[in-house]
Order: sequence, then C-alpha cells, then structure tokens
Amino acid sequence: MLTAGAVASAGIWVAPAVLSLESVAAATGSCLSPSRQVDFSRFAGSALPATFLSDDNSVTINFSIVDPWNRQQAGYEGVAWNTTLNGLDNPVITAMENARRGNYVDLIFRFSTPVCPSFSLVDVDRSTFSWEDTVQITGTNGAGTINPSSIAVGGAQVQVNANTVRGTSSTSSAAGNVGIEFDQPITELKIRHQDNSEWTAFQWIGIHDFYWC
Ligand SMILES: [Ca+2]
Ligand SMILES: [Ca+2]
Ligand SMILES: [Ca+2]
Repeated sequence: MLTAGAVASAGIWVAPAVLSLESVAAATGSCLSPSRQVDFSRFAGSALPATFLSDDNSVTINFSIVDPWNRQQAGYEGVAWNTTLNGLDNPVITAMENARRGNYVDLIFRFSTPVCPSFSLVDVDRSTFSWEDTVQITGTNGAGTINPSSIAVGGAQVQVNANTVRGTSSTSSAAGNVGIEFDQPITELKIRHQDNSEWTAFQWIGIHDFYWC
C-alpha cells in the first residue's frame, strides 16, 4: 500500500496531498488570506438594516445598537458613510455627543454561522480638551468573552489591554485606523465606543468591511 509522500517499496513516489487554503484554515484555525465577506459599500448612505446577509448570502447578520446614556448622535447610528473616511471606503459610522467617561455605545453584530472576522476600525483618535475615542472589541461564541487575536494600532492610538485601544492624537488619515483579527470563531461581535476623557464634544469612529475565511 502506498503512503502519500513516502517512497513505496516499488520505488514509486506518490505526491503528498496539496492542502487547499480552506483545509489549511480548518487545520490551523486561521487563514492566510481571508476574502471580503461583507462590503459595507452596499449600504452607502444608509443606516445598516437590522438584518442583512453576507455578500455571498451564506451568513445572516443581525445588527443592533445599545445606547444606555442616549449619547448616540442622530444621523450617525450605524450609517454606512457615503464616502471615504481616513482612506477607507464607506465605513459604518457611530458618533456620540457629550459623552462622559464611562458612557458607551455598543454596536453589536450577531452571525448565524460562527466566523473569524477581521476588519479595520476607522478614525480612532483624540483631540485635546474635546474628545478621546476609546474602543473595546470583544467577541463571544456563547461561552465567555473572546478577545481579538491581533490588534494592529495605527499612529494615532495605543492599545491599552487585550481588547481595547485609545486615541492619542487627532488625524483624518490612515493613522486613525486599527486592524482587528479574530482567530477563534465567534457568533457575536461587540464594538464598544467610549469617551475616555471628561471632555464632551462630538466624536466618531467607523467599522470597515468584514473579512473571514
Ligand atoms: Ca467597502
Ligand atoms: Ca479624526
Ligand atoms: Ca474619531
């Protein structure tokens, strides 16, 4: 009997099976080159609907906002921006007005199938004596909190713990963008936007397109 990758006794070499990208992903729990699954440009100029499908119709996504302090600014409630922001097209925007330290707004995405999402946060930044974006990113699969496996800050923020970034300077460029990856499947993603300061002006962040294997 021939064994893949081994030289059989008859001298016949059998090539090893070539792993597809999908089988590599299944084996390792991650993927080398995730493809875009939700292009928020589909909704440009509109608020995200409460329920929508991934671009290939395979995953149903429920979207909701929790705003315990009524800080969400009208007109920015999960709106897919109608143009480019900080170099990224049509991010989903949330904005707060007059938020105080401890206040937050949650944007919550629930997935009908567990996914390992990656995406960019947009315009996480700070303006002295005005506002200070702080964003906590967590997932769950129903059994506890799952933090991102990777957080790649830009030049305008610092990572403060395993799931949180805080703006340190004002920008409207790519320095405001933060790359987020999960290498464990999650059924719920929560983006918690806070103002870490006691300054009380208008502030916003965005969420760019979702990628997963
Ligand atoms: Ca897009
Ligand atoms: Ca900015
Ligand atoms: Ca901002």
